[in-house]
Amino acid sequence: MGFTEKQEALVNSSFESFKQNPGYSVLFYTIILEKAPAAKGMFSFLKDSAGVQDSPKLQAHAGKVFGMVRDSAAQLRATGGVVLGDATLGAIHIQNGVVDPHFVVVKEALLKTIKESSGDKWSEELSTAWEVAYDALATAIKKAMS
Ligand code: HEM
Ligand code: ISQ
Repeated sequence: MGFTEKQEALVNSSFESFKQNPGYSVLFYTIILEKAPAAKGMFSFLKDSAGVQDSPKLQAHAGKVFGMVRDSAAQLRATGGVVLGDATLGAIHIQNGVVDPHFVVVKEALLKTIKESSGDKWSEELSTAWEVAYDALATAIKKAMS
């Protein structure tokens, strides 16, 4: 079965809860850096800060990742596949030293953050919808990196 309208709706509504609170962007980075401490030096906006502090830049970057997964859900439902809108994303990630295992770290952090931000609306079904949309997007970025 393809990506359903219901899955798209689940992703959309939980994306809205994520966006409500800047604290979830901080949580997202915190989980990533717990799992991959060396990733701190990869992000221009984290490199020189003591820890993960809330800032407009940090929020904008985290919001972009969640927003792209949300768009990927919409594409999956509409066309069954994900096409990268930005052809430079492969090169950007290579230049910043990103390797395949990082995608697993970011996925786990994304799913945990969605669990926190969706509260009692969380379900396995909701989590799976995010996972499928993320995996399709990650595959497209990794392909652009190769
Ligand atoms: C840059 C998206 C996975 C590390 C970027 C940019 C986008 C993006 C749109 C452009 C700059 C920005 O606005 O942030 C994504 C998406 C991902 C993904 C949608 C997964 C589906 C990863 C992974 C890592 C990573 C797994 C490694 C931990 C970076 C770094 C930059 C970057 C270090 C440069 C940030 C800077 O300007 O300092 N990514 N990314 N990304 N990404 Fe990713
Ligand atoms: C990956 N790519 C771009 C921005 C990001 C922000 C937070 C966590 C991972 C990211």
